[in-house]
Amino acid sequence: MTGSEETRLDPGVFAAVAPRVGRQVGEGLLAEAGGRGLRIGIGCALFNGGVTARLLDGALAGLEEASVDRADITVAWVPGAFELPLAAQRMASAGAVDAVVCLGAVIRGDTSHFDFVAGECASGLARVALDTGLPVVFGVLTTDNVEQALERARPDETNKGREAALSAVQMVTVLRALAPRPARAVGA
Ligand code: INI
Repeated sequence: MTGSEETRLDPGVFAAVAPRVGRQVGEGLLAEAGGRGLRIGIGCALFNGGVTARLLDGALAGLEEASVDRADITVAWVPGAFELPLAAQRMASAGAVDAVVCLGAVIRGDTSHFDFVAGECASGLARVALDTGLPVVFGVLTTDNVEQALERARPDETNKGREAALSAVQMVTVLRALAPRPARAVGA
């Protein structure tokens, strides 16, 4: 996953943390994105579709990299980013997917519509994730202009759709590792 060059994680951190804690999960995420057998739902907004189609292309490339089988990928097109939470909720609660990736492009124009659409989309997706317990990933660009949006949807490893897809696979891995375990006997 990216950040800026200055904020990039030093991979040595996992070895440094290990002897200082009882348990560490997710330490293998950067090395391998194991998506074989996972079922992934993708919600993709038609609004600003020239951008979202590029995010989708990146997401599908990311899932292929992570060895997710194409037969296990469902794509649901929705009118705009505002509709992504409902589509995500339907996919997540139907039990047919292990994670949902939501792709959209909300581009600030001259109106305050941007804030409503972007804000409701973000909080709606977070709510769906917490309500269903499934990873629901925010692959929605919120930019000031079209150029910034296209910059984040380039056909390379910086594509935000690809990052969102890999985040979904990683979150399934982490949540499975964190699955409740039998309570430890008192005194054990
Ligand atoms: N939807 C987007 O996905 N991106 C936008 O930039 C956007 N703007 O700016 O208006 C947008 N609006 C549509 C919205 O998502 C809904 O589809 C529409 O309001 C119908 O509910």
